[in-house]
Amino acid sequence: MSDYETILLERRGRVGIITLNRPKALNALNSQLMREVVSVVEELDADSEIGAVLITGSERAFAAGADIKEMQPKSYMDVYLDDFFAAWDRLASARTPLIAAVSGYALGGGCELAMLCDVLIASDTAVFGQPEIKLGVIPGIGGSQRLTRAVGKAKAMEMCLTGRNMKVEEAERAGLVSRIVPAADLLDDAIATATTIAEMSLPIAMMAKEAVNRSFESSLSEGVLFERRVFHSAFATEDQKEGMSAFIEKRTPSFRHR
Ligand code: CO8
Repeated sequence: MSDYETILLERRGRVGIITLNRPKALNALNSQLMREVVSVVEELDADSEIGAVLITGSERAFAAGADIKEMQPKSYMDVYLDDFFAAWDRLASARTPLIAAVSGYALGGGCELAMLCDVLIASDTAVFGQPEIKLGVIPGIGGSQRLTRAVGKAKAMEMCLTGRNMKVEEAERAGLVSRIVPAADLLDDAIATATTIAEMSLPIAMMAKEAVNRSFESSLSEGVLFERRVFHSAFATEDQKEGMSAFIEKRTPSFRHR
């Protein structure tokens, strides 16, 4: 287990599992939790023995947002000079696939943290929302941008302006969630998904992630060109030879992550 105070860290084979662990505050994201999650993700991202990172919370709450008690007394100068919560952006630079396993509340920064991940698996109890407007602020960890890209303007605008929550069925229909699973199966299912990803060739998984993410940053023709060049570069890997040879020889590939 781990030396951290606000999270638990477990390595299971090639999967790193980060469990947000501030149960009394419904995993509210305070500065310490942010530092710990970001530092662990960066450590796992740099470790070639890790092929996927899973971030989860408790059954009741993935995370109920940024820590309101910590934020309430802050002044403009405090948040501006600290570039308050900018460190969360570093998760977007991780090259290893990140999987969020969400049960219960994923509100405000909790919804934003889930959206920073690449695959979002949710239990049938999950609830998503950007309720910041009710507190006199707006989303601050990318919610207004990533929610809009995920579910479209109409729904994102309504959620950011009214602060209403979205139940998991609506979130899946809208494209925010990869898949819904029964709450009791969430962790096992998410670990199985993370393990499947982690057993693929790591450099190829990184390329696939980079190519999908490029679609958010470029025109279609630029994105397609980027994809084709990355596809070409896959032929420079040993794992391309192994993957295709294994298919032809009717056996399971044994990727060397090179
Ligand atoms: N921050 C701090 N403490 C929290 C938070 C939070 N976000 N959410 C819950 N808690 C605490 C409660 O204060 C309570 O503590 P205590 O027992 O000491 O009173 C404990 O967790 C349990 O919560 P409740 O008693 O409220 O539990 P309920 O089951 O009645 O309600 C809810 C659960 C609906 C999730 C409710 O707790 C709630 O509405 N929480 C706040 C949700 C919210 O507004 N989140 C958005 C926060 S703002 C944000 O995320 C902005 C991010 C961007 C900032 C970036 C700046 C640059």
